Amino acid sequence: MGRLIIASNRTATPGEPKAGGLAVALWDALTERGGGLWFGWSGEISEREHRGIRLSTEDAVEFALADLTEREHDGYYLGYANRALWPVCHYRIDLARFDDEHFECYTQVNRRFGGLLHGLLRPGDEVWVHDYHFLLLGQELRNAGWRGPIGFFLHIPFPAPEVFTALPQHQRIARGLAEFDLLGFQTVRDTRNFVRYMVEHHDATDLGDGRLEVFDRIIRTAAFPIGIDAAEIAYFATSENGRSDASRLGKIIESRALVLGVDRMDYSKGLPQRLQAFGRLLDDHQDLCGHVTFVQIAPPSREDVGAYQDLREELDRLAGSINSSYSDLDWTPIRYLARGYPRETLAGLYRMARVGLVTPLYDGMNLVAKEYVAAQDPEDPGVLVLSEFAGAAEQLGAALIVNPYDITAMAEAIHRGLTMPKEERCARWRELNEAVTRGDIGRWRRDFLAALDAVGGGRPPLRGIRSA
Ligand code: GDG
Repeated sequence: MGRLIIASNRTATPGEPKAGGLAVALWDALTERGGGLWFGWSGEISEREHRGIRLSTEDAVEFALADLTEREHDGYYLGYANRALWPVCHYRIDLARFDDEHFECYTQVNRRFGGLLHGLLRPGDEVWVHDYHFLLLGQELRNAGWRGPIGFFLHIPFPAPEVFTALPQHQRIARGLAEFDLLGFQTVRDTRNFVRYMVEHHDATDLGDGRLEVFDRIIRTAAFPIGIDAAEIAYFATSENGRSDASRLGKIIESRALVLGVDRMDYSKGLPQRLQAFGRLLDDHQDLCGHVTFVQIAPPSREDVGAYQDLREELDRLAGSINSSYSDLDWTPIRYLARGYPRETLAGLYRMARVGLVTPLYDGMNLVAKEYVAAQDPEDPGVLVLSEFAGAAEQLGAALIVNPYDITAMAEAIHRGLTMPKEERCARWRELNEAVTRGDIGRWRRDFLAALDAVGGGRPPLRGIRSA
């Protein structure tokens, strides 16, 4: 078996402990094969010039990292990836900014990175590309002459064709995507959206079993729902650090019930609606005043994108307004913390929370939903309130499923969670935990790589590859 080559915009940091489910899963995928290569952006922005590629090795895994120039960071990363692709894929065309120069820069970076990566490939290698930053990387590898297998996994949603086609460059992106041999999505819904898009807009023939004939190639599509390292989260939740940090919060909220949200500060996560729902809960159930505290942890992300600054201001305003209406001398209803915490702390807080609120307006998967489940005490678990628009809802139907735009329904779901009898909480949790453990991160990695091996194992694209 050849080497596994992973290409992702951000990689784990060479020489540092691998933190977070995804970094660990990809690291394990590389080490399980006895080595491989992890290729991506170094996270560094060089002033003007490209500084070439930096190679390092850790436990038989090679890292190959390239810097972006300031112009590339603006056009490719902040511009096209985060101001066009991210909003469109999350059904927020209203927030998208379509700029031809950003797209040009995006294609240039994919071309430059494709060329760099191609120079590192050897016959027999298998390439696994990740996410919306590198939609054109497969095509650039083909253009550079690579004929071996390339898989792609999209971590964010693939929207309905009616939305995806709002991207002025969707035709060129489709042509690029067709150069991957295997396209993996988070959910069945995303996979169907992609297939329908290719059939309706590019005359693809649906051959069944996830195979599509399009642009004179046969490509494979499937859902590979990403999971978490459930055992690790369960361990963190009861670890020394997890418990001691949770008890710091416990001292402040005392015996009050904890409702918890943990999200990157992003407009896809439905944070304003969630705060409003908590406000509505207090409006409608005044007996809860003084007895429940909502903690929202929201580490800021992508602060150099305007829509994120607006969001932060809106959240400050909403939390301030609800708190000023309801706070008392010894009680603040909302503790909104715009900063990050160690994973152990999060796990300890998950376990303490009577209700886990995971209500994105749209989300590829949402790992927080799964982490919340894995951290619970089986004897006395909390209740997960989950958006129907999180990819995780396809697997976690035993949660209280809500429409995140329906503020009243969300408030009622929180109330139901807070008052749910233990027997029902336990029954729901068992079902959820079974799904989270069965579909953990190891399963995701193994399933994807088995499908990619099948592509590489003598079943290459049936027709010759045509360049764009
Ligand atoms: C993308 C897709 C898909 C959060 N706050 C802190 C912290 N986190 C961790 C959580 C969780 C992760 O970040 C967030 O993962 P999500 O899945 O919820 O969301 P995205 O970041 O948007 O991820 C998403 C995912 O890719 C994987 O494919 O599920 O749909 O959008 O693990 O725990 N971690 C630490 N401190 C924090 O304060 N250490």
